[in-house]
Amino acid sequence: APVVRLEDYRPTDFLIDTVVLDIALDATATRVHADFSVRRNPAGRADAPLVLQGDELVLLSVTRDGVRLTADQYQADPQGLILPGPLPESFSLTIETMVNPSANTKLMGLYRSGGNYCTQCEAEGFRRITYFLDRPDVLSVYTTRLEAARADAPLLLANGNLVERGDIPGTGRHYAVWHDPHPKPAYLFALVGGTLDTLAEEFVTASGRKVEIAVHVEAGKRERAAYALDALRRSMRWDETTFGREYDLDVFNVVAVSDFNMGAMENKGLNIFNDKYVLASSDTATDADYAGIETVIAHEYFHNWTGNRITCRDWFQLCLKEGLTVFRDQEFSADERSRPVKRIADVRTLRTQQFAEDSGPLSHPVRPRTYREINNFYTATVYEKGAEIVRMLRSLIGPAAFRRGMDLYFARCDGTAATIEDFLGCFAEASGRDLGHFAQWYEQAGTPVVTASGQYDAAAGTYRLTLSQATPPTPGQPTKAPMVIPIVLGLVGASGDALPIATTNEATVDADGLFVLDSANATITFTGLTERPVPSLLRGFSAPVRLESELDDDDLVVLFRHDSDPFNQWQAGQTLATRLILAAMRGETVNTRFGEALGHFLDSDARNDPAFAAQVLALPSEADIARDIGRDINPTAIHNARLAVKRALGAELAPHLNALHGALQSSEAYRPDAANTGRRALRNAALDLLAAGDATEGAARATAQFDEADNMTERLGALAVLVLIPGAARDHALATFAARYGDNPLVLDKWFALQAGIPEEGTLDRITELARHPAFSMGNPNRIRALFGSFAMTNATQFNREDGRGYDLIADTVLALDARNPQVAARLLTAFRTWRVLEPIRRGKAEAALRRVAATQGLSPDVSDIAGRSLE
Ligand code: B3K
Ligand code: ZN
Repeated sequence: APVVRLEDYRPTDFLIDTVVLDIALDATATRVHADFSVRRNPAGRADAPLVLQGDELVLLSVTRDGVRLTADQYQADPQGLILPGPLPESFSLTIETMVNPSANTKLMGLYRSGGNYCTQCEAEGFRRITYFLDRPDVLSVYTTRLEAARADAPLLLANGNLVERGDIPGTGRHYAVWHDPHPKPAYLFALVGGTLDTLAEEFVTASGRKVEIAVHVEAGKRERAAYALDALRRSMRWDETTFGREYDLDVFNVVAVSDFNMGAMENKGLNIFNDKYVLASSDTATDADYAGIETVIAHEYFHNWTGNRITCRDWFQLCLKEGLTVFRDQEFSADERSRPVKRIADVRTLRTQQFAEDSGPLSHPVRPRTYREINNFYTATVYEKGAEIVRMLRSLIGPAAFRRGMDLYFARCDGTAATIEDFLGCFAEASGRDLGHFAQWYEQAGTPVVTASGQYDAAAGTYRLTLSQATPPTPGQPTKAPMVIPIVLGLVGASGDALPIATTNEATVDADGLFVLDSANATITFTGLTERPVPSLLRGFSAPVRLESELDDDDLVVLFRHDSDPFNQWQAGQTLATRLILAAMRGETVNTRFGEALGHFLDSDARNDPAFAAQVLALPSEADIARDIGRDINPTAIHNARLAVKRALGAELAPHLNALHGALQSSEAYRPDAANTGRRALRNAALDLLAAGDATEGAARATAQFDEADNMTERLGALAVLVLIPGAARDHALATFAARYGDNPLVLDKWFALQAGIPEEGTLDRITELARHPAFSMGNPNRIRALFGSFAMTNATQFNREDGRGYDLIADTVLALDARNPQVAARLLTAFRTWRVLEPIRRGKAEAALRRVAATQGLSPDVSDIAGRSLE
């Protein structure tokens, strides 16, 4: 595939103002009749031909201004259609194509899922339905007429409002006409046809407009749609209250399908979801699933303003909608649940996903400058780091100016395809600040490392804090400039008091403790101190950086016990745990007093905020430790050291953990609210840790919890502990679980995933066997992610087996999947993204597997792009 460059952007030569589609749905031969009103773009070239994109299309006819064109009047193949001209200033164009939804295994364009019809058009799927100017800066008003056999598809949905529906007498067929008055790019087009159960209610907007909001699920699953509908209602209200954004159509439809390449899609007025992010009941979904549903429902709904009303000029601006919308959904969940716990969870994801991506060969700026396959840029960097940039912007200019900037953005850019410059311009104007240097965050890849060191002068009562920053080289960016890094800080005294923040006037720390590090080095002199302070830096994780500080273990214990910033309290615990694990790797036993502090915490604060306590109890992941070490990684050594520390802590804290596990049991009916979710999270975390310390007691408690649980959170929490303990209890629990949920694919995914994650030699063979299980299918993305994705992404010791068989399994799977579904195959291959930091033997095996993939003939652009960049 050719390289696409941001600097080559130019407007299209034509615009398409209206699109009228007439689509006769058929499982293998769907006929698409498309009428376009086309005109020359004043910003385009005067004599240019009309060049439309297609993908695997069968062309039936082309008609211009009512005259059917003969084959010599255009050039067409499955991948494109060109009208050479001469062409008038404006004209109507009718194109008839034929597509086969049943044969569409890529799940892009129009396809079948669970016997229904659905679409996925972002990024470039509309061209698999008809020839089009398939790019986000071409905005059109769509009218869609759908027709189908009533028995085959009683429900017919498209974007916008329903204008008409009826039967076609004597044919058994019916039709529905939908009109979307809001101009939109083709990637937001959607249709659904099929047999679906609907759960609906009325929503009245702030200004009194009535909207029907509905969730449609596969037949028989309606009882599991209630939480999604509830989350939708809360999202709509929140966007009104928090950002003044109202919904703008008469209906808002959410459709859940079982075959979907990613989480969900924000099509205008017709969001289409992976049913994993819709379906929930206490018996089938964990608290984490409920939280995921809330987040994704909110995310897709929020796109209605940040993504749909204001879309992207080109795909390089993807973070304009994605980073901003992730920021918005994170804020929503923070408001609905616990803000500090949400922040910790988000930072965990950022570090595991984005920091890992940013430290390896797939590192790229939040706004990339080139791509070969845009679908490979729906990444943690664009999404999660993109959200961090918006969060930093808010810290830098303050919440009031931030809100004014958002208002200005909505007012000024509504109805347009915008850029990052347009976005930042609104905040510069609203705040009166120059954001030129800040904009570097979009351009420069890599995770900045901030180093802090301090000196206390008792006689002068001063503390000199020196901060410096450096960003490591990334592909194509060997040297880096200093960034604008907001560092929120505080000073804590030995007994836990917050010390006053007064500085000499060279450095400004504002009343909220914000210091902006915008050069390579800076020194802050704090004055008026009567004791040596412990600095609490990067509070709330105020910037997506790695912080290296020289705090000793005693300082960290002070922060762990007393920091008024919950994030840094949690972080201090994580840092102490990391030190224990690193010491265990060196064969040392050290006493950081962490166990003691943790015991104290469990008996006091933990019970006040169980959700927070669960985060404290969860040790840093193996991936976190690997990133800390940075090179010559031996995942088995990390795993063993972490396990040793976990066992020691579990044994040391056994009395506290057993007490907690008992006390946190509840006989009340299941509710997925924040308080109960927190209680169950802590109960599961306590079980996990106590089982590490005492496998016999752990297995007994886990078996009891598994048998008694009346909800999936506790049942799965128990099973997750049991699968780590080989023996009859484990085999029995796995079999019981499979029998109970044999007809529920989403629950069986949890069963596949747990087994794929077992850190044992035998897991590889287990996976080969599970891939032959009747419930497994290489045609379903969720199944593939559950089995192979979990193995590659979460089972560090077995994916990185020294004999290389883990790499071979994933390479073989990627190759087997590529022809069928390149997007899912390419995503799986990104499991190799940290291969270069492995120790030499594993590095060699991983490289060989990657080279074998790269050298295979006929690869998709998706897989070839990932393989190629991984090896660069
Ligand atoms: N915008 C979609 C993602 C589309 C991915 C295309 N490969 C979902 C979301 O971010 O909301
Ligand atoms: Zn999104």
